[in-house]
Amino acid sequence: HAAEAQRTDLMTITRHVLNEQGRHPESRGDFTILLSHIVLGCKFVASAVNKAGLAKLVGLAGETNVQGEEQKKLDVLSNEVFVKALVSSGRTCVLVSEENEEAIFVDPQLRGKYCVCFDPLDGSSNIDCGVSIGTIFGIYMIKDKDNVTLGDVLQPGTNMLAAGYCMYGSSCTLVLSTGNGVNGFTLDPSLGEFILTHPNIKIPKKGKIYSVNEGNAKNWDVPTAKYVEKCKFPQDGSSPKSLRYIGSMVADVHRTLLYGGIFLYPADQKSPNGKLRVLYEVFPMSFLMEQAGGQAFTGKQRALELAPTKLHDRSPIFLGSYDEVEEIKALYASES
Ligand code: AHM
Ligand code: MG
Repeated sequence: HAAEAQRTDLMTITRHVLNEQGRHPESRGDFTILLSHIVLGCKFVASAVNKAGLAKLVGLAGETNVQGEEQKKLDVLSNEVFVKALVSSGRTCVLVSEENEEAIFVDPQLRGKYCVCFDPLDGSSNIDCGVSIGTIFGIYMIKDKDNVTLGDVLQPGTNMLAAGYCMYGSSCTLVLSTGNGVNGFTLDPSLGEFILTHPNIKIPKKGKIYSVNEGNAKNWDVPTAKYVEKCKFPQDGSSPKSLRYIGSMVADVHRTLLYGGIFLYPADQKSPNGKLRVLYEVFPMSFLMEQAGGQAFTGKQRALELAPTKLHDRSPIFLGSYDEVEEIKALYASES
């Protein structure tokens, strides 16, 4: 009875990652342990987000984060939980968080070989109204954990080992790639386990949806403006695209990954490097897009080939379906 077997044979995220590790006899389970600590952080935040309205966790914490934005209580809490979970895993040596200006170097006796760059709770403007928010993370291996420097975390995205995000939406979904395709897991609240629900995600080659903050249009560069104009007034007889923009990168990228299309956070005259941060927003999402068969482009180059020079560097980003990103690339090429 195949149907019955499917219901009773649960592929948890831990089991899935252990299976994947089975292909690498040299691995000693360190990655599985690291991931289980990330998963714990995600479960904590999922539960805190669900209770936010009741527990009065929303609202200002009276602190300002490194980008000078107001920090909400849930951001502070989520950051603390992730930092503590990652340090206590004993598998990390350096952490980069959106909420901490400086990198966090783990005490030598608790050090492991991984570097984790993360945004503990992205989409802060959506917290107070209950719209989807998420956690984003990227994982690197450090060459020498006993002599770790800032240079070790300023690596191009092509060196990333694994990346993922967790979306706190109508359900809680964790999307992960360890460099061998992309898989999606949904939290079963009754079990407290993430179960494989979206195996081997591939983004459609073309898409009918574009996702951008059009309120910035007056400051856009020419290629971005031309692309969006084409979405709305196609000249080739095709139908116009639909616009969807939540303003939470995790939710906008998740929809793009599943339905196809393109997500844009371009440069503009006011923000020549766009808004999104390279290490913990642009890189992990670009890694996932490429692993799912899509592309990620900065307007100048393949996004993963960027070489960040500072922890909180920003970059313009265009990511999504292969063909849509090709169009953007062509528009930038014809501009130069
Ligand atoms: P945040 O770190 O303050 O939450 O900002 C990041 C968010 C992304 O989730 C989203 O893609 C973008 O900001 C939306 O920005 P805008 O409001 O300028 O459209
Ligand atoms: Mg953020």
